[in-house]
Amino acid sequence: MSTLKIYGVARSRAFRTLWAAGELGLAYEHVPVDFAKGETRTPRFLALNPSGHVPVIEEDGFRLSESMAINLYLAKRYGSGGLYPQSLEEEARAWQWSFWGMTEIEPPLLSALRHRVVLPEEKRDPKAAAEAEAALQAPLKVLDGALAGRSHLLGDRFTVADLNLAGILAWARPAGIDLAAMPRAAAWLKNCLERPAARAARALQR
Ligand SMILES: N[C@@H](CCC(=O)N[C@@H](CS)C(=O)NCC(=O)O)C(=O)O
Repeated sequence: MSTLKIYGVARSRAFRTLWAAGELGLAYEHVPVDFAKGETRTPRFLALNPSGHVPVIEEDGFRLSESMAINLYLAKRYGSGGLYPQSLEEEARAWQWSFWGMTEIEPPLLSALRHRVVLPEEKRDPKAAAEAEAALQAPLKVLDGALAGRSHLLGDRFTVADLNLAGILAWARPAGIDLAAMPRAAAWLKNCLERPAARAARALQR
């Protein structure tokens, strides 16, 4: 029997993969490699992922990095009928939202998070945080518009497209991003993050 290994502490982007594994009901071994302790830069870890980043998964000698790619792979491999889209077009939409999240949402969101929470107080720049929040308004409006008349990104059911994008936007609350002007996006995000598997992955952060 193969064992899926998930590398990365839950308060890293590995949260996204721990959430996916929970949605899929997968048995896995969690290896809580902690970036904050420099554990992503040891020769041993760099042999797993030369980029020095978590998450990484390993299964039967197959190794994969990049949170979005990992989740798409796991959902396609194990999400029979549910989490992974059924048609080629829906599959492409899941890729679209995943790439969109990483390029349009993650950079400004991470900047806001860094300047409001992550960096030591003396290094935080409120202006940079405000600029990042301002830069998020346009893509968040796009998301809000995409959710008109549908409860989820691909229609009426939760898929890996929702998981990947909500996994990125999970930083919105700690980063102090106000979603009041985007009620559909706010409701969708709340709904996604309250799923039992998301809550279980969040519990690993404590
Ligand atoms: N694009 C990558 C980014 C991964 C990444 O930057 N992970 C951070 C933790 S959230 C990390 O491992 N940082 C440690 C380091 O760079 O040494 C993904 O989505 O998986």
